[in-house]
Amino acid sequence: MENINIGVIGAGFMGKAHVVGYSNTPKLFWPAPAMPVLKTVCDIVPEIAEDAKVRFGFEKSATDWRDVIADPEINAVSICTPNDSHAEIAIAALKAGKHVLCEKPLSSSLEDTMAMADAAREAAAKGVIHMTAYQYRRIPAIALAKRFIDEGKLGDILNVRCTYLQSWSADPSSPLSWRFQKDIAGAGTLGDIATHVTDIATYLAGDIDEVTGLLRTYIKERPVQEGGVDLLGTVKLDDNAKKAPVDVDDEVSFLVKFASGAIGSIEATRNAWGRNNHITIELHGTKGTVAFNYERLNELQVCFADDPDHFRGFKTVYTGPAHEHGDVTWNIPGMNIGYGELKTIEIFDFVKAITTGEQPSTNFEVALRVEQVTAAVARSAESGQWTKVAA
Ligand code: SOE
Repeated sequence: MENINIGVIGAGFMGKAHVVGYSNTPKLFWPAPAMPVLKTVCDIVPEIAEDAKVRFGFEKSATDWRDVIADPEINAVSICTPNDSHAEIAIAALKAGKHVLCEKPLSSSLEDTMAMADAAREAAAKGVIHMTAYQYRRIPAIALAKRFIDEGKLGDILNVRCTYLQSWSADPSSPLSWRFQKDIAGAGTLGDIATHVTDIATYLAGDIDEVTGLLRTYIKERPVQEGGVDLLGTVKLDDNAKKAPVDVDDEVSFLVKFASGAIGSIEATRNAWGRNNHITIELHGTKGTVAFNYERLNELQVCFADDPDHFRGFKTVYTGPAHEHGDVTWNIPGMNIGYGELKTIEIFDFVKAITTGEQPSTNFEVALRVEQVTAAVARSAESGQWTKVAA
């Protein structure tokens, strides 16, 4: 079996998630398409890099991503750094012939994302794989919804309602990490989490043509976090901490028109007390409905119009070995998968793409389309108008 030597760039929360995926791919999917080998982990903070090497079992650590890309032994990289650095790293990696799995959003500006898609197109012609980390469309229950749609069981799609609600930044004393700074993140919830459900909406219902949206920033300044990895609201800083302005959105709401004629709505917030990683997708068709909630990610609710009147209603399908990527779902439906298995499905898809040479479903072209939608939402929030998604 072929070895694929991996470099993980950025050793924070997301770096850890990718490592879980690489380590578990051969454990959960066997025979694995190839064996991922944890070669080098890179972080600009030397102690974090060294710590990650030991903890995750990498052969080497580095503090400059250029050393990872220049290493002829490295075949593929995961980019898990803040958004503003993705473009430079990804473009250099693609030019060097390394397969790239990049966290979302692809970058902090549409211009950079377009440059990344150009570089990906050129590299793909030489057999290089490019992928964006939109893991949630790979949830077996979402894949099952897609199957019902493709089989025509839901009829014509009328409406897609999506929400991504979190609470980790609802407390004003949660620190100002890079996620609240426009020059690094590019956007707030719009780039960070609305992109995930936009990806799912387009995966299920096709291209979005036009949007109208609103953005809101509720907490205008936050205490500054000095150094360290992003702790996503798990720490609170006291009133004496230095404060700095927030210049991205805390919440976004938008209406969409799909090319198919379907309509829909997408909402995302990081300020919804009581909502943690609350992703909901509800899709109504002429012949039925599917409904999903990430906090019960092993379940899909389905209702079919052609059930008799006295019998019609939602039923719950527990996903398991009978469903897409059933290999990771243990032997009995209801034993359940979680975030770690989901990241493993994503990494499995990346490793499989590298071995087959077929671009994954969440390649850079698909991510560019998602970011064209979110850029149109930002323009619409400024103008107050319905706005076409640029082709
Ligand atoms: C923070 O909102 C975050 O870590 C996002 O950046 C991820 O994409 C999401 O999956 C979980 O929450």
